[in-house]
Amino acid sequence: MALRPLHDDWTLEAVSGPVPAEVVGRRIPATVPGVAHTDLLAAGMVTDPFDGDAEAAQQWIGDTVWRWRTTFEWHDDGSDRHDLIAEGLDTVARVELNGVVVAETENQHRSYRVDVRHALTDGDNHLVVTFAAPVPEVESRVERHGALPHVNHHPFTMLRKSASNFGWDWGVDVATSGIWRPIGLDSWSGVRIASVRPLVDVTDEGGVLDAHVELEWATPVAPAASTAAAETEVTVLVDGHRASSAVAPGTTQVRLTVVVPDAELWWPRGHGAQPLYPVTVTVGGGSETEPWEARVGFRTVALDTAPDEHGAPFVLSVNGQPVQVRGANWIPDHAFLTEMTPERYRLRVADATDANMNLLRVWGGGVYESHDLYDACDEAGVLVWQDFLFACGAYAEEPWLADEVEAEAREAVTRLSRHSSLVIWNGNNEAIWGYVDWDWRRQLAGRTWGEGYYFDLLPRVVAELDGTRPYSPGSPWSFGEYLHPNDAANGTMHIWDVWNRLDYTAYRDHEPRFVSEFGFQGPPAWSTLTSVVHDEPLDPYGHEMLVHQKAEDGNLKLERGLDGHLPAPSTIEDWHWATQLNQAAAIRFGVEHFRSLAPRNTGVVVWQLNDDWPVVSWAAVDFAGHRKPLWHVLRAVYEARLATIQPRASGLALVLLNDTDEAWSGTATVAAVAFDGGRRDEVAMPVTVEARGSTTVSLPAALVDGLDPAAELLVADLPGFGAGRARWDAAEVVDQQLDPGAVEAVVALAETAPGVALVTVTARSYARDVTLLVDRVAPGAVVDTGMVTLLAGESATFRVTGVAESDAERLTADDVVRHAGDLQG
Ligand code: BMA
Repeated sequence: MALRPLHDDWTLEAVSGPVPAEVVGRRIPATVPGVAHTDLLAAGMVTDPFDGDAEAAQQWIGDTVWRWRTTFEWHDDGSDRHDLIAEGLDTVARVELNGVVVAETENQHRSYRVDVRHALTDGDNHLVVTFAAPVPEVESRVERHGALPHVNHHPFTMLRKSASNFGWDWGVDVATSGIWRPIGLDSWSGVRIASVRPLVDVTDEGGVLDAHVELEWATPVAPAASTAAAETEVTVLVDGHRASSAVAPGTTQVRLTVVVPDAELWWPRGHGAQPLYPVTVTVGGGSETEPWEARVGFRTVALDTAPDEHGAPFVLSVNGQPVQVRGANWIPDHAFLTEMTPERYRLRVADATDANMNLLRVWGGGVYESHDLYDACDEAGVLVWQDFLFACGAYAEEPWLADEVEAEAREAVTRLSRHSSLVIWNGNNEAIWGYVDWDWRRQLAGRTWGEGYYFDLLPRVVAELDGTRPYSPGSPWSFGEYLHPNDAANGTMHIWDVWNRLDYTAYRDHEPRFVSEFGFQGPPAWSTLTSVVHDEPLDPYGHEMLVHQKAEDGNLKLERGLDGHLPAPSTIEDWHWATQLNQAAAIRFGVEHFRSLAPRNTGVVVWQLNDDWPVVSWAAVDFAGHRKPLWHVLRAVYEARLATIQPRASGLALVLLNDTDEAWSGTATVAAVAFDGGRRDEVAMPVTVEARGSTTVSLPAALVDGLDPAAELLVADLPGFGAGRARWDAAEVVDQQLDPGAVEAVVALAETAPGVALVTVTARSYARDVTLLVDRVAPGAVVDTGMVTLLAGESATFRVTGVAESDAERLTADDVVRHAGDLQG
């Protein structure tokens, strides 16, 4: 009785398609799990798909039918059942064992288990998996079923496969094929645990674990081998507490409840700790079958959308405590998902927690992620909002797709139910909005588009399998049938008018209850960009650069976004810095405004945390893991305690947001500060802000009115409250008399920490957004902070790792130490 991985000795071959001569007829060594692209790369048959303009040259891979083969030895060990398990096949696959077709599949988002005893032979067994070419497959489905509206170039909604795998407005088009999750043979007898849904609740008695256990019974090979008459015992063990039940053979559903009287609650970060309790489910005496093991956290979740005086709120509560959400949207972190590792997931979650985020939204154009992501979130107290996998397109509701959708949803809800971090299921990304606003109705002419999934099937599946978690039909959604789905006053909102059409100050024209997407583009780190873009000279409109800028009119929008804020850049280095800086400035502007609307606003989820290849995008962290200036700004504006100066009807006001359990009282010292350091009209204002509360205090009109926008700013110092300072720039960088040479940098090697360089930057005059582009010195260099604003006379020390001692001096060079004012030079 054993689960045996079948990951060895695989080869890959092209069966048909526009295959280059050197690949025709070749048996290529294959890594399983893996995809064709990465095997071809490892075999030296293609160049790096992310490099230069390789993307176009490698389109043939997605147009090709690929076949994987392996041979494995097998001898009958007397087990009743011998199941082939495929945890993930990407996507339309025919699985043959010794020439017998044992499975035909068409859903990347499902796993498969089939009894293959009838096809196994003693000795060598030949396993062959053939994948239909994904791009022709979706195109042929369009022929068969009729075209449906969708964004981007390929009709991704035709197939249950990650939408963005076909290319996205930040994503490389690498339609993959492959055995993308583990595959193996499970030989077993008697009974096995098919699935467990360990649903949690918290009552007066303590933590309650409701384990919904599904059993599968082997079909005995011979009746004599069956242990038919005997009852068997199913046991659930949680932290020393146990429940068991004797079940008769053939029983498939068992529900066991365990109370853990002294269970400590699991909280989102910023609200408490994340205790996780091990859960073990066994059947039989414990040794006959594989136990099921996981960890759970005890907590309750609720979503409140009941109308109030403004409209419909969107309040996520954990253990009865409303959570002010500060998060980011998560996309697949690698275009080749099989390259993901537990470490890479952990790095990304650390990018979120280091930036003071408390939620990640797993976006519907990707995949139901590996447990690795949710495990890391369980441990860190990062809430997960999980989209069902529908994005920006119309999806047919006829059985050819609907059957797959239901099976996939049931499996996903079951598989992910163990994760305390997962707090909400969401029907789709922008699919309802698309129907209402993007002219789909005319194109659909009455055909189905997914409504039945979002309003009937998916909520039914969630309610049936996991009534502990709330469900939202879509993002955005207004929680009212006759409301516009993207209405600010109701539910969730995606704010894209800014990036697409408007200056970023227009964020202030929106008062969203919960903004689940808004974003602004910027390039990746210089080293990331230049590792794949080799245009000579480097230019935003260079051929390879445009391969790595997927957004519609992306470069024009980047340039337009600078207007009125920053001087037009004259070199590519300045373009890179200015557009990175502007991305960060735009999102800072948006987040400070949205957060200042609390408690009317209860959530800010920026688009997007990460990238799936090196690209100009909305991401805060680039594909190589470099934290962009945006990331440093997010860390600042996502602090639990934030002070910001905002315009209000009565003039400027200091707004304090306190998302902690402790009230705060202190003094805000507000003054007009000249760029050269002079201070005037200083006022001391006592301020108090409640725990989990906010306070708005008007600033004296005289202080504001007398300000010279070109040479002065308003500064409110609040020692001990968050970062301790709020600023108000009365003019944009382009209209301020900033000194391009405002800063002086010196580097020292840290005496106590080998390999660490300390760069101290001192401002001779006001220096906005001082940032060290350390990867220009060494691609692997990392700096601990960025986007630091200094008043005249102030200094900050940046800690840099990954730079050789001999290169340390370079860290003070002008192209490394940047600030907003240097764009005027
Ligand atoms: C939203 C997302 C994605 C897209 C992003 C940027 O619509 O849901 O579809 O990548 O905007 O355009």
